[in-house]
Amino acid sequence: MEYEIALNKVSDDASAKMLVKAEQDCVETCFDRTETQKTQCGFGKSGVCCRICHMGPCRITPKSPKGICGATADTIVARNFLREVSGGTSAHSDHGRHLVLKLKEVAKGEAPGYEIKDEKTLKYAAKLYGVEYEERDKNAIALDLANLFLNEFAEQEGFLKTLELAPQKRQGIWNAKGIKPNGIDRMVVESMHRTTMGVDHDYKNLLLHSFRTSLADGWGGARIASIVSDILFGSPKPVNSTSNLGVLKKETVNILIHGHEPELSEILTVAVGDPEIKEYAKSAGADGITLAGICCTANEILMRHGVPVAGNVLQQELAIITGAVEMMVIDVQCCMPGLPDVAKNYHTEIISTTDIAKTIGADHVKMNASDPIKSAKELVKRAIDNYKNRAEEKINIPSEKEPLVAGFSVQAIKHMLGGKYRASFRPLNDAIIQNRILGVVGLVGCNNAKQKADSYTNILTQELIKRNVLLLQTGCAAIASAKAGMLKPEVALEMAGNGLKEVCETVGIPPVLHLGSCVDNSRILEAATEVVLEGGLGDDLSMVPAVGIAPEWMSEKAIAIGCYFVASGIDVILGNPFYVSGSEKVSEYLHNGAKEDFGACFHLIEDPYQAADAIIEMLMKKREALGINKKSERKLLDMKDRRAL
Ligand code: NFS
Ligand code: SF4
Repeated sequence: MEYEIALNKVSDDASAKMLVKAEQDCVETCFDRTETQKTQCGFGKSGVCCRICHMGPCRITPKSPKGICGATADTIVARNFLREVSGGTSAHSDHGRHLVLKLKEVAKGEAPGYEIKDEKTLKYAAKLYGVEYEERDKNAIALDLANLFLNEFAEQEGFLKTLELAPQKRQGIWNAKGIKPNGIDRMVVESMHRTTMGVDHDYKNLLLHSFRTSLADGWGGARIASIVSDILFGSPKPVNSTSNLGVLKKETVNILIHGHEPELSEILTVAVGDPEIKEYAKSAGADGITLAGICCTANEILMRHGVPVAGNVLQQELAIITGAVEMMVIDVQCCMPGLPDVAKNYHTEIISTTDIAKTIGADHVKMNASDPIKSAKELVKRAIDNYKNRAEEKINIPSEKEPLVAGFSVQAIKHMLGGKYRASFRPLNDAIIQNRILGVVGLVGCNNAKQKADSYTNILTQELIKRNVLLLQTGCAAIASAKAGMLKPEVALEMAGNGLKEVCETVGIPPVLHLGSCVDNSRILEAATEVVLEGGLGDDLSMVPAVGIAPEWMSEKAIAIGCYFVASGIDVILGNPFYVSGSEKVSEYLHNGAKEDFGACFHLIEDPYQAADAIIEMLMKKREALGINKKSERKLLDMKDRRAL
């Protein structure tokens, strides 16, 4: 592939170079397969293919407007949509569950290698959930909290307790619409039941359950995942690191950790720091070990340890094509089944690590529960042993890497804004009210091989900070910004509008804040809730000048996230469409009707410049409704204003 053609598919030079190399090495990637899959099924794309029972598959056309059972396009599209939301909810929530189970083991002293790293966050969580914490042993608190969290999955009759962390008014809306979720598992089982042949046929009823299920994700499984990760591994604080394929080093053993659940990546982070392991690497002739991450597990260990990020989801194969990766360790989610086929062309070993996620061609190694550090060290040693198998002529590590600052948990933002002793969102609220900051945008989600990787995200990020919008990012979108150098406070500040620049300079934050992995989108809800509670910007999430956007999404998880944002009252822009166009009614509800129920809906905008304009307009409308738009005429700040900041 020519370099110029590669640059139509990816935005950064490192990735483009690896695409060129892939062709030279005769290696197929997802970018090639996007070509071979070019003619995608129109029925699938419009959501009107039903294969829920074996009288079908049925497909809706003008000539055959109903399935064999009589299901209309509306029913079929809505059923498919609900199943997608449930898939996404399951992924985040099962990840959360694994962490809760780990917390319980830790509390009982049954999880060697793990501990409660952040007692402050443990107590804070206990307080939020009404668990007795004063003068109690941390393990006793953790055990109660873990049991309470487990019940969030199991609850049959009552509602999720985590919902109570939302602003009162929002809880009232969920109550009024009948979409307060019971236990997370129950919501997903109910989704599967309702979408099976001959059960729920009312598209609106199905869509409302989609929102209800998504709430069990954002205000349930995902939120719990973030809380428990913070308790076990520490609440993130601002940290420096680097991103892109250039973080790999020719002279070190390179190990990539790819997937999502931090239990594994945390343990590997410990293992590579072990002096004995370092010595072992030396004896193999390497100048140490480089551990780097791919996808959201990268974000987890970046946020807490500053471990460098090799790339986002569409770079997973490209990283192996450098020829310099000794081992890629995968767990769950977003790990392509095509990885072993790429690895075959090099010396890279692909190691799968969890019984719920096996990959043909990967070697399956289970962590020893009674001594995970030992297992991790064995893995690292195996990677070191593989160092000698490199084929020199196949190694080409692109030099591109960018420094970054990440680690913005809500607590960290609060501390940065208010200072150590008066941690508070007040300065942010004031900056929004005074129109130094126009509003806040949560820019999240994946890359999608149908779009030029990172392009939409990068254009939009620049357009928004120019116009004084503060950005909160997570997931692959945050990695895109990192690679583009947008997470460097100084570079971004050169581009930011005057008001935003002033706030960022005063507080010492970059205008693009990296909040973590995809489950950490719950942190964006948490931040928005803090803004509401701080006062002055309305009493509900729907009133805050805030918008969510998933410019390059592809995963069911992103659909669940979008739904819980909308159900929480935050408008969501999609950079590419849902598969719902086959039903006018479903499309209408998601892209318009939901507004009446939740104060927010979805907006499909496939062009980043148009999205920027639309976002500004949406933020302006919210500002107008709050009566804070008048001040927008004020142009320059005098010294008094500056001091007030
Ligand atoms: Ni979230 Fe997308 Fe995957 Fe993370 Fe990246 S692809 S839905 S951003 S790594 S989960
Ligand atoms: Fe066809 Fe109805 Fe069966 Fe779906 S549930 S495959 S529409 S008969």
